[in-house]
Amino acid sequence: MKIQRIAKRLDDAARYGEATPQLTGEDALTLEEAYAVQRLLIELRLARGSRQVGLKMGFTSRAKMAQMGVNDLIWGRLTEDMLIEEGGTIELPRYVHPRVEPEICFLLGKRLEGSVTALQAMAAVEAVAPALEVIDSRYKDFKFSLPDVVADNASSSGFVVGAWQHPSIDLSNLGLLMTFDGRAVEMGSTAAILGSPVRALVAAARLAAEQGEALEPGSLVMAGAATAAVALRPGVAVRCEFQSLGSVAFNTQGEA
Ligand code: OOG
Ligand code: MG
Repeated sequence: MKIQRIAKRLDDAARYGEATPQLTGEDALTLEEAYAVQRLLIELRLARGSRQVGLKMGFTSRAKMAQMGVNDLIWGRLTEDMLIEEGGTIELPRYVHPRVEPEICFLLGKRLEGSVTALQAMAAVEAVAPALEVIDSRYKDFKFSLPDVVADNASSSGFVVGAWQHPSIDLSNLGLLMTFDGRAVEMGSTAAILGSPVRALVAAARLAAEQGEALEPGSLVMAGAATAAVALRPGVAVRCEFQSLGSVAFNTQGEA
C-alpha cells in the first residue's frame, strides 16, 4: 500500500543517507496521508529499538518559511537515537545534506493536550534549554512540498540540548548568535519563533492533538528555528550562544 511503501522509502533514505525523489504523481500525498506516513516511519524506527522522546515544531519562524518556500506550521517526532551529545562530534557521511539551526527546547513536567493557553503551556514546563537542530531532508536538493516534508518527519535528523534552565526565564526576546569555528553564521532572537517560543509549545499541543496525540510529562518539545538553517561542513565547531540561557555546541567530521 502507498503509505507503507513511502514510509519504507523515506526510512531507507534516512538510514543509508541517500536522497530520494520528491513525491509526485501516484505518490503525491494529502497532508493527512503525510502524517500517516510519518507515524509509520517512526514505528519502523521504534521496531528497531528506539523510543519516542518528544516532538519538534517546524516553520515557526518567517526566516524558515521564506528559506523553504512554505507557509504552514508542521511537526515531527523526536526519537532517542536522534539525540546528539552536547559538545560531541557527528559524522557527516551518514547524512544526505545536513544543516543546523538554533532552537529552544522545552522539557515538560505535566501533560499538555489540545487547545491550551500560553499560561497553561508554561505551567507545564519543567525546564528550558538552548538547543540546536540538525535537519537533513531526505529529498533531492532539499526541495519539498508541505506533505513531502511532513512525511519525511519534518526533515528532523538530530538535536543537541544544552544545560537545562529554570522556566521562569522570559523566553520572548533573547538574542542568539550561531558560529562556525567562532565566526558568526546567523544571529537573531527567540522572538522570531512565533513572537515567543511558548507559542510554539501551544501550537505543538494543538497540532499533535489533531493526530490524536498528547504531549506527555517527560517529553521534549523543540520550538522550531529562530533563523534560517546553515549547511554543515566537515571539521567545524558549531556553537550557539543565547542571551540568559547559555550555549550549546557540537562538532562535525567527515565529508557528507
Ligand atoms: C523542515 C523543518 C523545519 C524548523 O525548525 O523550522 C524546522 C526543513 O526546513 O527542512 O525544523
Ligand atoms: Mg527545526
